[in-house]
Amino acid sequence: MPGLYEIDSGLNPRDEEDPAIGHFMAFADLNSDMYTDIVALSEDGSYLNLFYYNPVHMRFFLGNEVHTTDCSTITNVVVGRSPTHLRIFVTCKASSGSTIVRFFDRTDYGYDELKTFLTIERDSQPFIADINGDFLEDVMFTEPNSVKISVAYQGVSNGDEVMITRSFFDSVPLAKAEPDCITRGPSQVRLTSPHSASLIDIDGDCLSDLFLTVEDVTSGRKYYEIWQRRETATNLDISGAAPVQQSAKSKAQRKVEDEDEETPSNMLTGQQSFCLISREDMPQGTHNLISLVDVDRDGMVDMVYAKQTGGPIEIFTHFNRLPNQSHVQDQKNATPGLGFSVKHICAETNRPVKDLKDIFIPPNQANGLIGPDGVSRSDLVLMSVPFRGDSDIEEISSADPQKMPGRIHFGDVASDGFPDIMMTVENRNGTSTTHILMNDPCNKHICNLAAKEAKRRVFV
Ligand SMILES: [Ca+2]
Ligand SMILES: [Ca+2]
Ligand SMILES: [Ca+2]
Ligand SMILES: [Ca+2]
Repeated sequence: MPGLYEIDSGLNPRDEEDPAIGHFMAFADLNSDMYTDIVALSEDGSYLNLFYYNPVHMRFFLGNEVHTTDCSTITNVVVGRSPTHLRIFVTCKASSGSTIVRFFDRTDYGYDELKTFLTIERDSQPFIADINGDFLEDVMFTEPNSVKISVAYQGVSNGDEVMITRSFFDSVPLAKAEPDCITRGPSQVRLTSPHSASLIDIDGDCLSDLFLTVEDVTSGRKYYEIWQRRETATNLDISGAAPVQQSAKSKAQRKVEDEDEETPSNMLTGQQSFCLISREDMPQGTHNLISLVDVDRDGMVDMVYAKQTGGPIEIFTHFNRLPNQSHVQDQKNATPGLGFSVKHICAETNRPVKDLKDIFIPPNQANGLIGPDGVSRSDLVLMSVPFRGDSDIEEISSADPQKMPGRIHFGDVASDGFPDIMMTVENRNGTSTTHILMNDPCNKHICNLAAKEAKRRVFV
């Protein structure tokens, strides 16, 4: 039977005999043995426990503790890469009250803290992802009291690992040559807090695009933006960047490694050219939390958010309107059926922007459900009201940022291939409960004929 089952992993965060396990923060292969390991946060929130999976015993074992110089409360952990090491990116509140991002690189003995760190807007969250397409995670963030979005890029300059912080808008060549790229708008923006950010292929060309939620500093208006990645190799000169200060141990190790290195390059190269194709007002009552997931399994990611503006909590799904299949069939040598090569699954790159501008029906047009061409779009935006009549439920979000209910989590609970929703809501009595909403075919109570014929899905 499909479903969720409890298994004994050797770890129990509620085990009173071993309370040191703490809260799970990240899953990743931390020691390059191809088995997924676990990063857990200590009970007091100040350090990390790394649990490594042992395939012989089929259990997780505590391998290392990662202690920080000055973190009092760790709020986020991301596992990624530096040019030479596995790297853990730790966001925390420092003893000084600032919010900082620290870096830990893997050595033979565990993970060593780098001296370099980033100070970001207080209580904000960074977006850690490979922005410029060179397979090294970068840090997108808002600097304290800043009116722009910054990116700290990783690179190698004169043989030294460097991290260089630039304005996002200055460091990505924007595809301004195309008239349909949006080049105007608020000049002073920052990431919203909390924010939604994704590197995900939205238009089906197999190149990851950038989804951001931003706030206009002047007006306070919030938007979501879709930046479409262009297949253009670009360079960013990093000659002036200061080397990353490694810990003493890893610096010695790095010198040995450097002797084998080829001629160092002072340019960051990658596919970092973007075209801004959508900037839409953030729907009210969503706390800037938007998820991108392929709800109907047509190969194109859709946009999902929970919304509450006084009444019951509603789940909105905006279906991606670009029919990927027709692009596949338009391509030469593409054969419909199961024999697609990966190349044929991907739509053609760098298509004219005008075909893609309205990837999602903007929320402010969703009520009318009539597209600019006069054709009804009622199958492209669907709303479920899963908690209608449940008077216990108060809120989808919480004032306590550590609890953060309201964030929608996706997983295929029913094993039918369609992503289901797990979300935690706050009850009127102050407790919170977790609900699973199933991804079901359209039913006559919610969907009209067009939506049913288009095989749309709802969450119930
Ligand atoms: Ca492992
Ligand atoms: Ca990068
Ligand atoms: Ca894309
Ligand atoms: Ca879809």
